[in-house]
Amino acid sequence: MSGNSGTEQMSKRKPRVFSGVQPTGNLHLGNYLGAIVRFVDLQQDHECIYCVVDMHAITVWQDPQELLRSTREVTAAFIAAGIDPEEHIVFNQSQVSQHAELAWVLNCTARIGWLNRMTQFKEKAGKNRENASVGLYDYPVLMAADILAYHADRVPVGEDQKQHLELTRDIAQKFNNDYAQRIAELGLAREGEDGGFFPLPEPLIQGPATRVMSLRDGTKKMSKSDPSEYSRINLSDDADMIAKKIRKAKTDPEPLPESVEGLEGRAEAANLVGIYAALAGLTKEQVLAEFGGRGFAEFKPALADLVVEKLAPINAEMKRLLDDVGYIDSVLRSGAERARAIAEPIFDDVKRIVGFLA
Ligand code: AQP
Repeated sequence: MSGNSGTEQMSKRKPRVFSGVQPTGNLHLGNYLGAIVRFVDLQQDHECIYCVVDMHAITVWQDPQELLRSTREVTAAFIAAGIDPEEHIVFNQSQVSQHAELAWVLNCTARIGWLNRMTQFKEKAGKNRENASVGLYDYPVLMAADILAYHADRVPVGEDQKQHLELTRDIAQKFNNDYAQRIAELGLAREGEDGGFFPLPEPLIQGPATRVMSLRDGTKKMSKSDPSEYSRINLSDDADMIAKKIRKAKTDPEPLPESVEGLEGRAEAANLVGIYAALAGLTKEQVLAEFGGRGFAEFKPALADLVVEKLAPINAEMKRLLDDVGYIDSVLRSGAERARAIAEPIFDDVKRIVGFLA
């Protein structure tokens, strides 16, 4: 009998953080400011598990060679940005089978009506819904499994993942309720968690910029799948490309306002000021105190310099790391072993709770 592993660990350990990034193409400034910067900060006072979610990636078609390349690239970006893979855990999802196994159990807890409300599926499937993969529809349940497989307490994500986090909490709550009696009989209830087996993870949507918008359209989020390269700044872009993309970024003819209220109704201006503030570690007010009244002809070069200054060292370190694929793969292998050591006893408990003969 594995005993109440979750409860025992919880009383001793730091709060546990889990989050993931899909290896689906070029990482961009939105992924960096909305997620990765926050991942780095949280290392101070959390036990962190950061996952390259390759199983999520194949919910839409991925070229296999490209997927491998991207998996290593995201890993390199994590490390280059300052994540310590020895102190914390960095691994790719498909190496730890408990993600898929727990997802199946949670598929039987989640309700179709809940998934039908997921706006990301509607956006990604678009009009061609009948032709979307079942995996894309089920994506949020796999995400719930990712988080709950580790009894994670906190999940740092960008604003776009808020609804999926709420669903994770609903699934955890329903599982706890459905099996309440069994959880109590087996002595697997978490202390102070009103008798539940799964903790209800807390979303941390509070990076320096939780929603970075497209450079071509300030009402759409910056995204890997946007067909326009000029809509995003990739972590792999060199200085010339960054300057070019910022020069071409959509703006309006007005100078920057003196106060934040003046950004209302000016989505593109608000986005560029937000990016500057996030990278400089300033508030938007502070940025406007410096640039208010000045035109984009002055602001854009200053922004380009700042983006280059912040991204160039990460870019260079990513290149250096990617020259040593053996090292990247060893980080992922060791991370997977340590991740498995946490997820396995938790999933063994899940099996006992639902009544699987182990
Ligand atoms: N524009 C954004 N602003 C702030 N945060 C963002 N994130 C993504 N885009 C922005 C956050 O980055 C983390 C990893 O995202 P992901 O790659 O796993 O998934 P995603 O949200 O689907 O990323 P993309 O770029 O938008 O990919 P596509 O185009 O495939 O949909 C998450 O925490 C996310 O919130």
